[in-house]
Amino acid sequence: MTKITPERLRLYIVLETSMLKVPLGEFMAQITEAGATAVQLRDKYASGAETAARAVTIKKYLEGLKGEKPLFIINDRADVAECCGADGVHLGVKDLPPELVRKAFPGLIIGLSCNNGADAEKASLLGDYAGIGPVFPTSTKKDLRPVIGLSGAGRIAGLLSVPAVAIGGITAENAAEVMKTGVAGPAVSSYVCASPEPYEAVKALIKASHERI
Ligand code: TZP
Ligand code: MG
Repeated sequence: MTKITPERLRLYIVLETSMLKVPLGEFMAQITEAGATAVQLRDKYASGAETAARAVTIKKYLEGLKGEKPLFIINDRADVAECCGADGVHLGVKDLPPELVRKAFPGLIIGLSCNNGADAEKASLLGDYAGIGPVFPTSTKKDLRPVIGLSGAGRIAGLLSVPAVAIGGITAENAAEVMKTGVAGPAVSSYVCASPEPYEAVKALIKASHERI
């Protein structure tokens, strides 16, 4: 198990490359300069080859950064994460079982999706961090599990013994409310990826979720 501190989950970007309005390299530069602390590559419909090519590009970019680098996570594909030198993999309930991934790839951080209490129990035992959601409705994910709202997210966060992000429909407008559930930070896709100004979107999210006004 790898201990993930809540600081590393302050702002977790779920990178959907099909949404980007700026080239991938520029997107990475904008979000890291603005303060994103974790990036998950989630290219749901891409081939292994395409995902690996993007993962290598992202890894190279992150290697060039000074100081503590953002966590780099691959969605679903532990093999791609291992081959491309990512820090970890994010697994949902329909993905590879975390205990098998841990055995095969002991160096990978494992994030687990949580939609209910049973998921939270499993994530506490087998995961390094958790993704709680969907908190709000979203069209970014197709096979969406039941929307749990802020109260559901708070209940699940209270059951977890690993740090967590909340995900699903999060924007700068609702991020402050989301933080009251006890998560370490928001996990956000469309609000940042589909923005023509990802730097500004990240800054707005950090302000809303971590700066007391
Ligand atoms: N898992 C639960 S909701 C979601 C994922 C991957 C999509 C989040 O995307 P957005 O655009 O931030 O709502
Ligand atoms: Mg998955």
